[in-house]
Amino acid sequence: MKKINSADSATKEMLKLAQEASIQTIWERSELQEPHCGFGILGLCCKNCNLGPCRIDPFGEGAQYGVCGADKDIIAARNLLRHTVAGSACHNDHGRDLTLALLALAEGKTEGYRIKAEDKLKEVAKEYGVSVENRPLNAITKDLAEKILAEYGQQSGELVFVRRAPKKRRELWRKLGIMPRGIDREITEALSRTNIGVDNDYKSLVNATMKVALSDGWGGSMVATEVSDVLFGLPEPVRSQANLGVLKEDEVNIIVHGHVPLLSDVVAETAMEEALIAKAKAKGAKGINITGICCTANEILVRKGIPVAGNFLQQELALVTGAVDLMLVDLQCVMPSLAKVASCYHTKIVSTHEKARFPGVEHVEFKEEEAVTTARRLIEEAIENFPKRDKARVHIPKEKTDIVVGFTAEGVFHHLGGRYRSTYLPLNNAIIEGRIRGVVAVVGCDNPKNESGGSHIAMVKELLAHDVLVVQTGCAAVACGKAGLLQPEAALKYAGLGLREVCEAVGIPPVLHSGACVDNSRILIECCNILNEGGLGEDFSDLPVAGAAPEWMAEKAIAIGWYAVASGIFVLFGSSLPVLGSDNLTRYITKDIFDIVGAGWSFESDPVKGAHIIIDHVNKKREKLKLRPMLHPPITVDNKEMAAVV
Ligand code: SF4
Ligand code: MSK
Repeated sequence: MKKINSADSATKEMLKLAQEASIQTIWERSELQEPHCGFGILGLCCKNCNLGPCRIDPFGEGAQYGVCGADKDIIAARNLLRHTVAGSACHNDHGRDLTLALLALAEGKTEGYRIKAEDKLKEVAKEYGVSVENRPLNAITKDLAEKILAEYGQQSGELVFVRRAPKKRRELWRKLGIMPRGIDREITEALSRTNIGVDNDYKSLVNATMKVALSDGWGGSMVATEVSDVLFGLPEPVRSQANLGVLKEDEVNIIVHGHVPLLSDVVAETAMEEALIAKAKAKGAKGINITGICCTANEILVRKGIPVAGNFLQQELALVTGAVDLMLVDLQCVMPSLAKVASCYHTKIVSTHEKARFPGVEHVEFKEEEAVTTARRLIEEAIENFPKRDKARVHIPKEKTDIVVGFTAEGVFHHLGGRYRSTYLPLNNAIIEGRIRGVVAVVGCDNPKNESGGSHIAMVKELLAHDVLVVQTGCAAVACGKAGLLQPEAALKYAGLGLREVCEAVGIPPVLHSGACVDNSRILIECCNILNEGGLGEDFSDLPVAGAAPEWMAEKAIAIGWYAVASGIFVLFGSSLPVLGSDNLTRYITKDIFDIVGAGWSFESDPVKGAHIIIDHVNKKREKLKLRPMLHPPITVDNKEMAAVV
């Protein structure tokens, strides 16, 4: 039986239950794949044409070239670019879906949507050159949506949001030829480079990798974040809870899972309709409980405080509670195994996005023009399903941890910026004076190869002890939320004295949950705002900041890592990118590239060692900026106590 490798006690409990019921989960499947293919790990397998598939012998004895003559550098770099393209395409398409919904809203073709952040709509519209003075909201919305959509097909020029980046960085992107021109153009061009016999220079392929990733970070992801804010409102700090214990034995449980808030937001609002609650009561339930998994959960968590049932690895285990009446899935990170797990229970799964189908799963396409009607129908299906629960098999773990979430780049102005004036000055000053050492984003997925969740928690605690303010998104944020790190009280327990002073003064947690994976774009904006405030250099590569994904798994994580690196932000992954088969490529992206874009990659599987690599990096940036020494020495992380908390 597979060893249960998780830092979360609810996960352990449910995994044991699944194993007793002979339900296969991601942990068993991961073990059955071991040892994972060495060629794949090293990036040395190519199947880009029918002369192959080809693979390069990493020990230098067998084949050193593919049939076409491609060597290990070309093969590994092409694979890396393909991963980045796929990850960027996901985020970019997510942004497109939201913008199409924005356009449909402007044209009066939606049901249930409205502009919830008028100020933000106008700000973004102005950036896109849309006139906002004395014009009806609909006209502004339509013009903005059309301009954004045009950027997807733009053939030349520069993306609008790129103007938010520092001048020095933009000049570098132009000089290197990696300035993104049009969102779809970069995806297509990057993919075409990876065909047999096109781009055969690993350095040029790395440039293309950065360019397509920039079209994600400063393009599709930023579009997704900004349009989501316009449609669903700007997140504000809100209290909620995280972990499987948020499921309720006496209510109709509906889980939304995936990434696109077009569905989850409407379901969350519609579920509050009195008529639906009355129907649920008529079926013996006390109410309707909406919770979520993965990033669509994060979207409604940071905006509405809707509790999050779990992160990526917990999606199957949520069904094993036997208490889920309906799981609505859209796309990205949705395991194809869900239908099989659900078949062991009364749980109904419905796929809702035209791009994501699952054999054996009912598909109800979610269209903006009938969003509320569809949401109502689906909620009614869940209500009908409630009495079919086998009460004897219902097992909901008790774990649910209080969290405070919803910290945006705009929010930092208010929460860290003081009561009377919106400014980043107090944050900058805290860094300059040595209260806060730096700001580090710890983001990304959870992975059964790790002690899932444990790497995030260990890394974040080590960073906090060294006065590093941590910003989070995605499943990493949920992992830390479950461990109690997203509470203001966590500063008293885990933060170094300087960081603790700042958190106590403004009442924030030392770990700021900023939203879903696309909301890593918020972290780019935070860096822009820090630079604009002054005193900490003139480019991202000057800042005492870094990014980390200790348990990454998705190609989207690779894209995020690359747009951070191309923007000048150092990135550490908990396991290597599939490049180690090429010494040249590995050296290039972990060493040489620092001289080119001012940042690069590091790989370290031990999260505490990883934290120290990051802290060393942050210290070097502080020295270069000639900032004051830290006011307080770091505190010691108590690992025993840490184990008790998780
Ligand atoms: Fe082999 Fe070259 Fe074809 Fe790749 S592109 S499968 S290395 S022949
Ligand atoms: S959901 S991409 S497992 S963070 Fe965004 Fe979580 Fe990673 Fe999916």
